Amino acid sequence: MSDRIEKPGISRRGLLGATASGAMLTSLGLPRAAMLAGTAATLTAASTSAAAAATIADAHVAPGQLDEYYGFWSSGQSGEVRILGVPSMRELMRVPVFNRCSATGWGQTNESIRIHQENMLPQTKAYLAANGKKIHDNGDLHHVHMSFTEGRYDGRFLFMNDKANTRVARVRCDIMKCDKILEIPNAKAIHGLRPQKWPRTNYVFANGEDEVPMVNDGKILDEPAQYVNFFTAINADEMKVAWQVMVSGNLDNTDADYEGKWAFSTSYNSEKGMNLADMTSADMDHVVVFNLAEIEKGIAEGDYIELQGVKVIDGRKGANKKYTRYIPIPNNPHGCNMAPDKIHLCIAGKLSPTVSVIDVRKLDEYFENDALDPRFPIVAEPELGLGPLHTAFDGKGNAYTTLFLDSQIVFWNIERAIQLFNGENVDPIISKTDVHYQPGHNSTSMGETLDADGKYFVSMNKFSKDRFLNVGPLKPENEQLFVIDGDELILAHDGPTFAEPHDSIIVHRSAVNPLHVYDRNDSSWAATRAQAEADGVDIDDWMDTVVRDGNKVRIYMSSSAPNFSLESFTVKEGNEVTVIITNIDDIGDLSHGFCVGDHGVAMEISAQQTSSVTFVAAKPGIYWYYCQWFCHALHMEMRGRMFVEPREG
Ligand code: K7E
Ligand code: CUA
Ligand code: CA
Repeated sequence: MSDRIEKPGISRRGLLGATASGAMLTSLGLPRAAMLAGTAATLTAASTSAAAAATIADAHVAPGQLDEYYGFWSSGQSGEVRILGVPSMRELMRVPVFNRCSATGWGQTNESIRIHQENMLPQTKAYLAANGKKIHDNGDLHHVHMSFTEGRYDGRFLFMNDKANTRVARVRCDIMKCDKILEIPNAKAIHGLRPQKWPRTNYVFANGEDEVPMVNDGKILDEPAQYVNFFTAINADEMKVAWQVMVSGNLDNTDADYEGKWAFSTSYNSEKGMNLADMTSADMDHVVVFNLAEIEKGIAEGDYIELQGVKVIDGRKGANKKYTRYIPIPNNPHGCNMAPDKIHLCIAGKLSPTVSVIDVRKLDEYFENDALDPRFPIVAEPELGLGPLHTAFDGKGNAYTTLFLDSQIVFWNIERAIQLFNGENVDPIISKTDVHYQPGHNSTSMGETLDADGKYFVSMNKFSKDRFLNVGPLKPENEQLFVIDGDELILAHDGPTFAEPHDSIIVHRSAVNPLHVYDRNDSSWAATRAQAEADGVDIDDWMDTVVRDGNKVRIYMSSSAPNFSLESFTVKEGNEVTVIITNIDDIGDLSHGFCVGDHGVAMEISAQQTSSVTFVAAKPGIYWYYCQWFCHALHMEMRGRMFVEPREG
């Protein structure tokens, strides 16, 4: 088949009656204008009734008031995590993870480079060195989720994926900084990511989206029949790969149950197609069910192969069926969301207008009895609208599914969907709400936990189109906050967002308790501390020491508003200079920075933090360094000179 997407001149409204996946597929390739044309009609657009106005007023957070929830946002191709207040939708902080950050020095400080390199594969290190680099400075961060204890957020960690460079990272919630980055061997393009919910987050599950040969060393290239995909379980405490399972077809999104028995991953490419036509040729793809106890037993009993130091179980179709099962799902399914009723898993059909509901209580029997219908665990499959992508929950038995093509949220009842599936004459759909435009993920307050409270709903929309002032060809995306009010979603806020409001979780503030200043014993600078000890310098005390070690020079400084302990230091052209600074100020919100003019060197040093940065002083002359975080009325004066003496001769 052709490798081009056909773009016929049909209108989007013309597709509304269609259910054939081919017709829906072509609509994915429609020109933007055609998609826009259909979005004006509203079913339950933001109402301006007095009741709605009161609901919106309730969600207002006045200046100086604090939000009830933290929102943790992934930023897609920006590679960072963002922290918002909900319901105000104020952006509170950006946490650099896979990106380079000019403000904090993330990706440049020695502390952050160590985190990047600690669990980097050797072939990646070699690749980066060949390109004159130490780290990847881009990432594609789709999914951010918090650690759980017994199905509830425990406020310890956030975990996130990097689809671009096949990584999983962790953010410590006490300081809201990344402390681990793990490159996953064997797999390619880590996409779906979820922490284990029960009994606690011992594992983080992460699946690779792209297919490659089992050993990807260039010996096998264009032989798709030899390609495989890997599902990875990461030890969440150590941030090391625990085991992997090789599967048939690719993997997209993942989730885990509330009993610690199962993990699930959707696949849109059961066909193992290498182009769009082939990837969408089958009527059914599948969701893979992973039997955690059997996999752990298989590992313990040695039923694995070892690939790049990882124990890999064969869970492909036709291999031992005790590890995995493949439940057929129409059609290029995408979202994978476990309901807080502990029973129902919702798989969004994407090219099929349906959401397939799996009852996880049927899985034991399903694994034991080979004679059962392959779709035995499916207990409902309501037709909801075009382009269902992800589902969120209110903890009251209801579900909210994004409809990408319809630009709507469909609010539906799981029990009624089951009744319909069983032949009863009921409509599971409660309401539909227009969003602006083309929603991908959605989230509800505490919705992926046993504390789902059904108060707020966020729709993360891929397009803003005409919703904001025009800022040129590249438009912001749009995230919309709704108050869940009975049968309705009441629009309370539109927020334009730069690349990109991909996914989010909404966490009650009682679950999160960050520090105001660093603890001096924080592990972030343990390696820097060890170097200082070797140099006989106490980084907890006032430092104004210059250590010369061959071609290396280490400058130990303290900062205290509005002073650096060293007004100047001298190095020689060609010296490798490391500047180590402890901010001895100990009150909250007193961050200093260190920036060397014309050297591309800058970093954050918050209260009681130690940070360090290394560069080669390759330009003779006087260069001023200065504090780059506003800290004092005399912040401008917080500066000093670096003298770089020319090389002799
Ligand atoms: Cu979470 Cu976009 Cu990566 Cu759906 S995926 S939209
Ligand atoms: Cu210190 Cu600004
Ligand atoms: Ca497919």
